[in-house]
Amino acid sequence: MPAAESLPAELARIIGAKNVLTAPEKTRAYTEELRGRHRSECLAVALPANAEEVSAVVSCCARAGAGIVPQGGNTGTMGGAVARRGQVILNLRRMNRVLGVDEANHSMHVQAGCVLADIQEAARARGRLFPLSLGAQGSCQIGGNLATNAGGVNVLHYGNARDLALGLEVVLADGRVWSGLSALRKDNTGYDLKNLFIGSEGTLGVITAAVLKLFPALQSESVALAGLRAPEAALELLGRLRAATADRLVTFELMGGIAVHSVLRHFSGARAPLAAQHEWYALLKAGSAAPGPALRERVEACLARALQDDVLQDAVIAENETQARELLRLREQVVEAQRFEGGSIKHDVSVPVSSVPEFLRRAERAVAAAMPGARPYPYGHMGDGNMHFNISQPPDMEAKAFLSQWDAMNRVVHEVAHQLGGSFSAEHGIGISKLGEMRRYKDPVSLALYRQIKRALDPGNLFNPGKLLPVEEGGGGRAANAPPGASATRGAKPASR
Ligand code: FAD
Ligand code: S2G
Ligand code: ZN
Repeated sequence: MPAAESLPAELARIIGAKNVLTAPEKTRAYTEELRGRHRSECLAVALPANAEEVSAVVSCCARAGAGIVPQGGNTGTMGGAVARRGQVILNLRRMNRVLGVDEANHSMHVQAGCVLADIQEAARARGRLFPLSLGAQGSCQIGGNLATNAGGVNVLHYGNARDLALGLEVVLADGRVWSGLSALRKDNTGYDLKNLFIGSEGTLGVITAAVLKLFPALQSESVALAGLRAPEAALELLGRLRAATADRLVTFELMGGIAVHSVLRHFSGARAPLAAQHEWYALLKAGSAAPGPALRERVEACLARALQDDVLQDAVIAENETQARELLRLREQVVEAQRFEGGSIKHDVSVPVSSVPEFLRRAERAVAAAMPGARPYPYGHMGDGNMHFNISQPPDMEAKAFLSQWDAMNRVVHEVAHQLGGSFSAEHGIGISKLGEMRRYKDPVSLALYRQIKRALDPGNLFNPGKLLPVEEGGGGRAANAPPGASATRGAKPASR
């Protein structure tokens, strides 16, 4: 059994010395954690070139008893790609080829290390659309998107990553390669194995390739921004637009005034989209594969009627591609602009779409009671019920003291979502950050089934130990995924910023 110290040399023999990184200045890009909430260090970063090399790396690490952290673009927000001392980060970035596009089947075969934006471009080049779209698309990989079942801004019409996959190839803990690269939309021959790995956050296997669904390219699009008084009005507008566009509404994002006004204050290039400021803003996009002005006319008529009915106070429809991009960019900048408001405690909750206004009202009240002066900074994918109800630091509070309340404030907001039948993690997953919430909110039967699946597929707890599944409290025998010498981790404490 190779000892951990000789593991990097063993790996170099398999994938080549230049594809095994150990020097801190080389591994730093892989061990940096986006939100600065978790420390990450590793024995090595391995960069395999294909599934066979992934398999050999997995078997080698298994023999050495070294845990493996599969990694894509390292844009995850829950610490899922964080490594511990002695573990190997297995990054798929070298496996970044589009292996085939079947236009008539509306499908595409890709390696897991393909960056999402490159996949979107490759589809566009063949007159097709791959609709998964999120702020990190310039660096996240499709393997990571599938492992986290990523959402983004087009879930309303096209679904999550899970809904966009036809088949997968996965390297298992014993080194076998499961080749489920089906291009079929129908195949009822056994369990749906691919859906076990989608959303498993690197704890059941390494996704090495996928067959993705494609859609007809959009030939007509209409992007608009509306100014509203309240989330209830946004809910009313959402329903009207879905009907008016014959359900071709692709994106419907809700943003609090604090978020949009922070962008306008801090980003020099950002222009006020409407004549006045508003409490709330809805950003919407409708799209159709049919060319022509019909779709835009429907959106325009719907907004005009909503204005007449006092559902909205103002609206602007993009006249061209540049204006559309400017409006859509506003939504992305809302994420970046949070830092100008001091420390930010993040949330990623979902409730039934019809409950979004009630959630926002209750959460606002609960946060004000728990931390007077805290400023809700809400934005998110209202079209699918997923809101990022983030909280900005009270002006009279130190960032460190504020961020030390991360778990307590999470609990306040997650309780509200829970009361409304919602989820404490809509799209970002669990990683390390939400292990405590898994223990609190997940029913015991679900947790027991997760552990049975983990034991069945990764009995040696090789893949991403300590992630997604909380260590069993007082449970019999070896916990399904306790990292060696683990203690019950209740979500890491946030580092001060
Ligand atoms: P990583 O961060 O590298 O890894 C994430 C998890 O997946 C880890 O647990 C890792 O072990 C596992 N993993 C990675 N690759 C593989 C593989 N090949 N096989 C098995 N497991 C693997 N997320 C959303 O859902 N919606 C959004 O709208 C959204 N917006 C974002 C905006 C910004 C600006 C940023 C920075 C992030 C955003 N995210 C969003 C979060 C993040 O981009 C997604 O979770 C994304 O899917 C992670 O992909 P990645 O390749 O970076 O994965
Ligand atoms: C979004 C981005 C992640 C974050 O913008 O939709 O998923 O940090 C979020 O909030
Ligand atoms: Zn999001």
